[in-house]
Order: sequence, then C-alpha cells, then structure tokens
Amino acid sequence: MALTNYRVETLNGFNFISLKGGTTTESGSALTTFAGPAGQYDLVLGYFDEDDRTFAQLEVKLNGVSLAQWTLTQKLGLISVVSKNLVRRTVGVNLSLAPGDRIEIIGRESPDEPARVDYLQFIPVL
Ligand SMILES: [Ca+2]
Ligand SMILES: [Ca+2]
Repeated sequence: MALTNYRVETLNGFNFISLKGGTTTESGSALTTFAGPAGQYDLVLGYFDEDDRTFAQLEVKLNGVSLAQWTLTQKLGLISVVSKNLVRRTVGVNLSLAPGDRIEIIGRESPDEPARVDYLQFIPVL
C-alpha cells in the first residue's frame, strides 16, 4: 500500500495504519492496486472504532469513486486498540474488479480518534 500521512503503528499486539502523532486533524490515504484475478468481489475493511468523544471518518474509493463513507461513532465499550473495537465493515458488494483497479482508503482523524485501519480484504463472490 502507498501511504500518504498514514503510518504504521503497533499497539496491543496489533499492527495497523494510523494517523496518531503529527497534528490532531490530519487526513491520510492508503492506496493499493488490485492484483488478483478479474472477477466479482466483496470488499471488507477492518478498522478500530474506539469510544472517543470526537469521531474519525473513513472512506473507501474504487478508481476514484466513493464506495462508502462513514463516521466512527460506535460505542463498543473501550477507548483503546483492542479486538472488541475491531470492526469489519463491508464497503462494496459484488464489485467487478480487474488487475490494476485502484482501491483507496481515506481517513480523517478527530482529536481523539486517529482513524486506525487494520486490513482490507477481497472476498471472491462464488
Ligand atoms: Ca495525527
Ligand atoms: Ca469512535
């Protein structure tokens, strides 16, 4: 993944990308190019929605077109990076993907929540 502003953070046994550090209002991007076989896929993002007073936002784009955009407002019970806060969200269903397609994750942090993203998963639709 090509990271802009996002950097790798390791915490509590997890290894993920984050906007922690720097200023408290950064936006970041993680761009990857699809390299699997052409076909239909569901796209799933794994990210941390922490119990914070202010809320980060995430967005996922396919070839520059927004697939999903949301605010991290869930109350899962903890403020930290823990498995309980690791959310799986389907951001695209039955997408036609071909090698070279660009998938971009965009994070906008809040002062409390650094828009931490753990994984992006392509699930072939059978
Ligand atoms: Ca930051
Ligand atoms: Ca949150």
